[in-house]
Amino acid sequence: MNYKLLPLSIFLLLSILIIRTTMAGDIKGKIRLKGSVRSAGILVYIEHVDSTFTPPQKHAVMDQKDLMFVPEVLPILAGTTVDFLNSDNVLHNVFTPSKCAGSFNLGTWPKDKIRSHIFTKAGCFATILCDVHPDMQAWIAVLQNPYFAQTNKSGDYEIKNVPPGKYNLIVWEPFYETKTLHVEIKKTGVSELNLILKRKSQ
Ligand SMILES: [Cu+2]
Repeated sequence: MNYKLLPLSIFLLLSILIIRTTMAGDIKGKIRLKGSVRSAGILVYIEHVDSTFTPPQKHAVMDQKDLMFVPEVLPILAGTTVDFLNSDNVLHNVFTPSKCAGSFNLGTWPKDKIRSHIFTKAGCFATILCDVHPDMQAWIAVLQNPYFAQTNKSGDYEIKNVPPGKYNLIVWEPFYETKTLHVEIKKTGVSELNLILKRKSQ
């Protein structure tokens, strides 16, 4: 052991610890699904932020393409309008049995047409179905605040510019166990939160 290098080693170790444990403005990390190579589209969101948020003018989009809803999970801020497209050469329908979304049925429409719905109730996870194709299924997560993200193909996510406070950070995937992590955000810096989700027991 070279004792001249000891202070430097301690400094580097402390720096790493500080970077790892400072809970601040941005949250990022990596989520994996146990027993699966798939890592994309996992939803990470802050449950509640003490403020009110204006929904975006821009509509969110859920397409129906190759007999699938795209994306499978669509997170939106409460009050956002969702445009449901049909990009297939067959008729598709959109309905939800979820009471929190008003159990609506938008009817059936052909390729390149759009029908829309406004999702107003925060905390509602609406199951979206097509009565023409029973295998089609998607979810719209209606969230209280805009501090949410979805993982990319590598499982990485990032939520930027979160106001300081203590929060529940929720990791949600329809077929895996939902996890809640406690996070304290300070004025600056990055919190790193990584997780492996277990599949729901059948
Ligand atoms: Cu369909």
